[in-house]
This record gives sequence, C-alpha cells and structure tokens, in this order.
Amino acid sequence: MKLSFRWYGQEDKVTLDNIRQIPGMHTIVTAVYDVAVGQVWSKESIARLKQQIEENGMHFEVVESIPVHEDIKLGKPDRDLYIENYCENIRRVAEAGVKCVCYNFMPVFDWTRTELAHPLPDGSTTLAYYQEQVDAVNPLESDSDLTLPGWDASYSREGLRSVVAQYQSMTEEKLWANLQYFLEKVIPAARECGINMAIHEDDPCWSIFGLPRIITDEKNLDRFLKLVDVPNNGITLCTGSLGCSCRNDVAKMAAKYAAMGRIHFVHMRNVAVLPDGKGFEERAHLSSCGSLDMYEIIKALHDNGFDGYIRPDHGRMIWGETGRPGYGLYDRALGATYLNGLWEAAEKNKRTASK
Ligand code: CS2
Ligand code: MN
Repeated sequence: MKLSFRWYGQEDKVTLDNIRQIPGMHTIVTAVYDVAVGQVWSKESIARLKQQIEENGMHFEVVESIPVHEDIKLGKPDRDLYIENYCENIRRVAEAGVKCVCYNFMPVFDWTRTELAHPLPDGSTTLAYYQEQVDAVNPLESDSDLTLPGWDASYSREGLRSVVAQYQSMTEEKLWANLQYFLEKVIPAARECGINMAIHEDDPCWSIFGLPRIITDEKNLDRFLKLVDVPNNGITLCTGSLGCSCRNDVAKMAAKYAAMGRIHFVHMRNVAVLPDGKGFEERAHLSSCGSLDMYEIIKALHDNGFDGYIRPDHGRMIWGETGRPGYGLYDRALGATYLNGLWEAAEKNKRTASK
C-alpha cells in the first residue's frame, strides 16, 4: 500500500510540512479547487501542486476529486461538452504524474451529516448522521429550515431547490444509464494515459431526500464494474461510506474487489452504526471504537494483493484543534499511524503463516 493524506491546498490549515512528518507518508491527495465544476483545470495550477508537494518530499499521484457536473448525472444535452472537459482534466493530471482519480456520482449532495461537532464522551467532537434530522428536511420547500452542514455552499437556496427539482423524474435506472454513458467516454481516455479511475461510494449508502443513489452495496458495485469491464474502471473502497449500513460486509468486499484488481484507492475510517436505522456516528479509527473490524479489512486488502493508495478518512477534532470538519491534522495522523501498524501486522502474519 501507499500511504496518502488529503490536503486542501494553500488554504488548508494543515500544511505539507505537517503531513510529511507522519511516518511512512508517500502521496498527497488533492485537487484544483479554484475552478468551477465542469471546467478545465489550468496546467499551471496542476504544475504548482506538483511542485509544492515534491518540494516537501512527497508524491502527487492521487486526485480527489475531479467532480462530475450535474448535467452529466442528469443526462442533459450539454453533457458531451462537460465530459470532454473531464477527459481533458484526466489527460492533464496524468501528464503531471497522477495515477489515480477519485470521483463520485451522487446526485447533488456529496457526503451528508446532520452534526459536524457532535461531542463524544472523551471530549472530542465528531461528525454524525441522525436519520430523523435528515427526514425533517425537504430541499424542495424553500421555506423549510433548509441547510445541513457539508452542503455545497456554491448553491444558493433557490439554486439548490432548482437542481433537486430537476431530479424529480430521475429513476435509478436512468442514473445507471447516465453513468454508463459517462464511463464509456471517460474510461478509454483514462486508459490511454494510464489513469485508474476510482469511484467513491455514496455516503451514506442509501437514498436521501428521495434522490436516487446507486453506488451503495456489493450487488451494485458488481454491476458498476461490469459497465466497462477493464481494470482502469475501479473503485475507491470507503469503509465508512459502505460500513454505515450493517448490510455491507466491508471486509468481504475488500477481499473480493482487491483480488479482482479493481480497488485503486482506499478510505479508512470507522463508524458506530446506531440501532434501528437511527443513523451513525464517526469514531476514532481503532476497531474497538466503532462497528468496523479495521484489522480484518486491512488483512483482506493485504492478502488479496492490494497495492494501491490508502488514506485515513475523516478524523475527530481532538486536543483543541479547530478546522475543516473531518479534516484536522491530529486524529487523521493517529489514523495513519494505526494503518501503518495494521499493515505491518498483516504483512508479518502472512509471512509467519507461509513458513
Ligand atoms: C470524501 C468525499 O470527505 C469525504 O467524505 O470522502 O467528499 C469524497 O471526496 C468524494 O465523495 C469523492 O468524490
Ligand atoms: Mn470517503
């Protein structure tokens, strides 16, 4: 595995200086953030990222994300233009040495939480999702008390209402067809320049606000991989996104898709799933802090030949740190060292077992 860490660029309070001191750090995961979704990234911006990262002794090999324009997901007539821009971005980041591109295909909303600073008994704070709070929000009623933390701030309230409204006739099958259309153009472009595409699962992995979500479970991931059945069309295995539903056996999926060579990127984090569909809370990475067996997942990846990129996903806020929810330094750094430890254990266990 290649250990990586997400960095939000020059604006990020967490610096490359900080990140390089985390043991075993290899790759910075970042993106060009000052360009509107659907537009082409400038070569200068990409080159600047590369230079800053390499000056700090790390590699720039993963982009998260090149966002997919809503008109592509909606299948609107101008999608071809946005797809062409998407392919151009793939070519440009490949030229800078990037090997893997993470993206998602969730209508309108990326990850959704109802609380960004939920207190835990040890005094840390974490991200949480309570289903009843989500059910109380209707994005189509402009006068409802509508905002949840984490929503794309580039939408005005009216803009958000209108884009949600455009999905009213969107079925899961139509969304699948639009995803296939996108992949049939993008994957050949990625293949040509040696980029592995890695779709991120929907977070949470079920429909919210009546909008369809399809990258949610094993059956749908099987279907996704067959849409364009080549190694470059792969996944980001996000343990927290899949693991917030008890129906998903994340270690089993890790083993299966790693053996198929289709996991290019892994997001590791732990969640505590609440009973009776009430939702989930994000927790420290350690297995005993949440519902996921992190060792089993790492071992499944290791034993099935995974050699891609891995990063600690969200962290709690600890030691008085403030900053971007989920993306402080301290708890993610603890997560990274834990991942190093689990990987070393998996390696040495396998060696002992084969003696
Ligand atoms: C990330 C996602 O912060 C997070 O939860 O895992 O925002 C992820 O970057 C996107 O879904 C990938 O496009
Ligand atoms: Mn993730």
